[in-house]
Amino acid sequence: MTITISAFERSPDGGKGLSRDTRVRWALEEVGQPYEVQPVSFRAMKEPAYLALHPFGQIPTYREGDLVLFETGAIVLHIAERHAGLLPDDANARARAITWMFAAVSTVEPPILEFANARLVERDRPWAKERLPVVADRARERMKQLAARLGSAEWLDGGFSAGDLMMVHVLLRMRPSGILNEFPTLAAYVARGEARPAYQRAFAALAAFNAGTP
Ligand code: GTB
Repeated sequence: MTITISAFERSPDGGKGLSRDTRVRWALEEVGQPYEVQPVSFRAMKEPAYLALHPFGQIPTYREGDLVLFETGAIVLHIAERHAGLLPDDANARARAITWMFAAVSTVEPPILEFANARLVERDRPWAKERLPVVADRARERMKQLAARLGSAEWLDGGFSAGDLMMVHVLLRMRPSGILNEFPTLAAYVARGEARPAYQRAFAALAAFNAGTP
């Protein structure tokens, strides 16, 4: 069955891999599943036809036959559960990998998003200058905790898993500000993720898509 994901018609980051369809593309490349991309404009995302697929009018969505999913955590988990390569076979190791997926989206991503919004979306607000260092430090605190757990390990829990895929992509958002590089072990962890052939394929597809030559 054909898999179709939705993505920004033109990504606001110009194809740097920060938009959330990147993690779904990466997961599909890791498990070797081909996919198609439905480009959506900001206007179309808020229209009834698209809201029927995604109640919050966001990208990405994932369609496969009758199945329609939204939320990248759920989409990547669905892919990982149906295809080998992103979750370990051992039941406990699998549960831990899924725990890291949740940690990525519900514990690490929120302060990172708060910071990214303060830095980009809210930068002209009168309180922006005062707020930015506060939210930067909140993101740093989470990153410090994560770096302490990762230590000198290659991945978060044994071999590469969907937990690492989600975490690496969440952390990428801290690179443009320079804060990712304040944590050399996390920067190296992200670089290991990006060096994976599946990530490289996803990134190349994303770049071609944004250049209008998918
Ligand atoms: N929790 C959801 C998920 O994980 O699927 C969040 C989905 C989401 O926020 N999608 C964003 C969106 O559709 C796109 S990725 N936003 C439009 C809207 O909410 O109306 C967010 C994003 C935007 C821009 C950059 N950038 O320029 O660097 C990076 C990421």
